[in-house]
Amino acid sequence: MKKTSKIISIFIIINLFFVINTNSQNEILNNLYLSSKGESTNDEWIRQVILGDINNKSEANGGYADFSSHSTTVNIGSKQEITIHPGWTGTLYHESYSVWIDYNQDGDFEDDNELIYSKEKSKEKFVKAEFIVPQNAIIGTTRMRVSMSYTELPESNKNFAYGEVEDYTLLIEPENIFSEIIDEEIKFSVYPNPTADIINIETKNNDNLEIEIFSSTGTLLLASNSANINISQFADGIYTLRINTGEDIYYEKILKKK
Ligand SMILES: [Ca+2]
Ligand SMILES: [Ca+2]
Ligand SMILES: [Ca+2]
Repeated sequence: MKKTSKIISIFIIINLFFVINTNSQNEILNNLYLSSKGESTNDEWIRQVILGDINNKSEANGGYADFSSHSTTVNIGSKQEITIHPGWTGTLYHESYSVWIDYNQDGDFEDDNELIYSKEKSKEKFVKAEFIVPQNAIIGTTRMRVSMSYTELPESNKNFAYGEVEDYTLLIEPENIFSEIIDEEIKFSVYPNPTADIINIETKNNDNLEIEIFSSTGTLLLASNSANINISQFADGIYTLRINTGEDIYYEKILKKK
């Protein structure tokens, strides 16, 4: 008996060690979100969610599904479109929908503008909504919650009788303003792009240059005042360059490739 409990304790310690070591920042954040689920999916559930690179078909998942392994990138200021397909066992019941994005990454869906969509009592085969990623969204990885409830509008942090909740991951990236300045006078250039090592930055006035390079998930990797930066130590991939001239701020995507 004693021996068994000792083995169990060791097992728990090993598991704790494993959990602590594999807890990414994202998993810690995930634990903050209050749970919400549909108590029954006998009659209706979420069948498909489409947004950017997310295109997830599913069955009834017991009223809640953590699909945070499914993710898409969205840029601040960009217009996005989300589509939700309900699944019905037989009768087409009225469904109400709510979608939230934790734009300020504080572990809830209750801040201003975090409810990005709601629709009441729909029997449509699918519902579709457009939204714009707001300027005050924090760059990085965050959570989107999609809820569908029979009749009444679901809340982000409560269970409801019939329907389903699915969670997804969004990677918020800086505004992509490059496309908007193409037609204007060239204000900066970054070359070569793609690059294997050095990137050169030219602006009208390089005197007060502040350069920052972000990963695809928004992590600041490098800050410099130089107009010639060596990124040979970076892994191959796409990075976002933020160029602050002291007068203007520009963003540019750069591709690091050996
Ligand atoms: Ca589902
Ligand atoms: Ca929030
Ligand atoms: Ca909050």
